[in-house]
Amino acid sequence: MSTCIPGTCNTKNPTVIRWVEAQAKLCQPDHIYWCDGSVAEKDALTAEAVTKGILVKLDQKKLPGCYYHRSNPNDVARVEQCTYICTPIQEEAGPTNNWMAPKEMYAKMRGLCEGSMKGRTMYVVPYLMGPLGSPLTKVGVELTDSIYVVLSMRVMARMGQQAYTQLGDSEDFNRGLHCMLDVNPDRRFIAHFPQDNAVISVGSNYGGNVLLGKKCLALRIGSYLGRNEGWMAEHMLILGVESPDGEKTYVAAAFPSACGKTNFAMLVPPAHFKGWKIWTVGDDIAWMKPGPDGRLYAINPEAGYFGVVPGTNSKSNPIAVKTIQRDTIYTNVGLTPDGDVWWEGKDGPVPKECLDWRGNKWTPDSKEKAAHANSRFAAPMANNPSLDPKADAPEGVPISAIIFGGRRADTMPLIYQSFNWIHGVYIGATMGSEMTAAAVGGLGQVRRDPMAMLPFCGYNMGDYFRHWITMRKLIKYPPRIFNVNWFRKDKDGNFLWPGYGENMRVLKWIVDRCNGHSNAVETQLGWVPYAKDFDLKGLANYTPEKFNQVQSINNDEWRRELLLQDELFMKIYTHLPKELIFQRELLVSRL
Ligand code: OXD
Ligand code: MN
Repeated sequence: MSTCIPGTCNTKNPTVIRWVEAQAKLCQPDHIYWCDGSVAEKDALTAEAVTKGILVKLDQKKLPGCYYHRSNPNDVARVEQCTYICTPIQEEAGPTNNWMAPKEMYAKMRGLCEGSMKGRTMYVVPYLMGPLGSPLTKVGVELTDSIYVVLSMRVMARMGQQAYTQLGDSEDFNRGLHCMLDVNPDRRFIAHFPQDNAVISVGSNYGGNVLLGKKCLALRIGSYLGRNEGWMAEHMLILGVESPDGEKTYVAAAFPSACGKTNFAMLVPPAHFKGWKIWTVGDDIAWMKPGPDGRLYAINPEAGYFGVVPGTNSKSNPIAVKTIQRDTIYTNVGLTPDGDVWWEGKDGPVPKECLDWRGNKWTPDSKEKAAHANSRFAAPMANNPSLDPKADAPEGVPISAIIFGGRRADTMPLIYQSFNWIHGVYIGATMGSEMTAAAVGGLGQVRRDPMAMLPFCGYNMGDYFRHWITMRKLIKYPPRIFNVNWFRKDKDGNFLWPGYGENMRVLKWIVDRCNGHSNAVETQLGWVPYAKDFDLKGLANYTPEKFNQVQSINNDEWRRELLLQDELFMKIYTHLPKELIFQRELLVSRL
């Protein structure tokens, strides 16, 4: 079979063609389809997916352009235990990553991929991570035998011919191969080869494992490339805060998976904040590089949102509710008899019956949930009514603040600011959070998740901290660094902070600090707001005492916290920058 039949193959790039040929020889598909990203192509592939039962067409009057997908029940989340960083030397991947030598992993993958596309089509998916023409943008080409992946990549990345335009004759593109195989957890591997800018993913069809531009290229390979090239690939949302007098301040924030990054990125300020507006640049990933003016500039490499569905409603995220009314692929939610979707926490009445995420009949009396806890929407960012006008700007946006945060029932105050960059790096490096459904594993347990990058750092975590410290020298005007916790509870288990839109109050203090409009009090942990500067007006029944409680520092809890932090530091000790050990000692002495 010829790989590049004239009229079908849409690139002249000889490296791309040779690489596709080699993979086709290995996987032996019946057909090769070169995607161009056009609307006609989307319509044809969608129709085919509906005919084959891969997608269900939803009520097009209510949800124009929206489709429904159900995954294999064994394949509903990222699989960190099957995710590998394959570097020649194990130490390069470090103790927080699974490792296999590239030669061994390539051989294993060859064995699994060989002949695996017989009777199937191999789709060649060219895409950009980042806006066309940006110096930060990277090109990827993903080969996949899943139409669901092609259609989702079209939403999540700038997919199609423009990728070949950016690439030209260059050999510099990420080589991604995805083979579904029989979607068997025993034969599931997400293998990264940072030195080759390559990824091979087999045995899964779940977004985080197979939309290779996202976690694989934009974070794991991206973090490795960023370290070598002097930029940062981070698990961060980016948003712009516009004040009533038009001042715009951009911040980036790292929270672990399923801790409300999408909600925060699309925040709607409460009525009290007249004239304030939040603009979304991105909800999951930031690529950041020092700009010519000495500030740190960020782009969102993605073009869509792959968000957790349950709990999405007009209180938690009214902007997402609007964004997912059109052109959205819903995965693993409930499906109602009239072609609508439903999930726990959706606005409006609970349906009398529907099919649950496994396709079983569901009623309000069912014990199981209708939507899987990690059910997802894939929606184009262009649908977002609050999309920042600079979301597509090749130069990115200047970042004034970096915010770290996790899901912590105790210990962590609502807000504090680091004393300086290196102290901020320490705060990010020691982040902990209760685990969520976004990854398979011990739900609810606190685990260390430095900079929310534990599952996504493509090299040794100690070297990654060193890179953060080194970056300070390249940024003349570094962003200020903050820590937040929306999830602190009292001893009866009640949340001490209302969260959602009210997080604007915290954001306003952060922005005021960056712009020199607010003072702060020094504590053992860092700078915190004066009660008088922290705006609680219009927040019904929220007393200053409650604010003091959510801000309180409990020395016993902090002693425990320091011991827990040590577990990670011991694990990566050989590569741990000494500056972080000094920061720990300073904190101990302050406490
Ligand atoms: C995600 C994740 O899907 O972090 O964004 O798991
Ligand atoms: Mn994420």
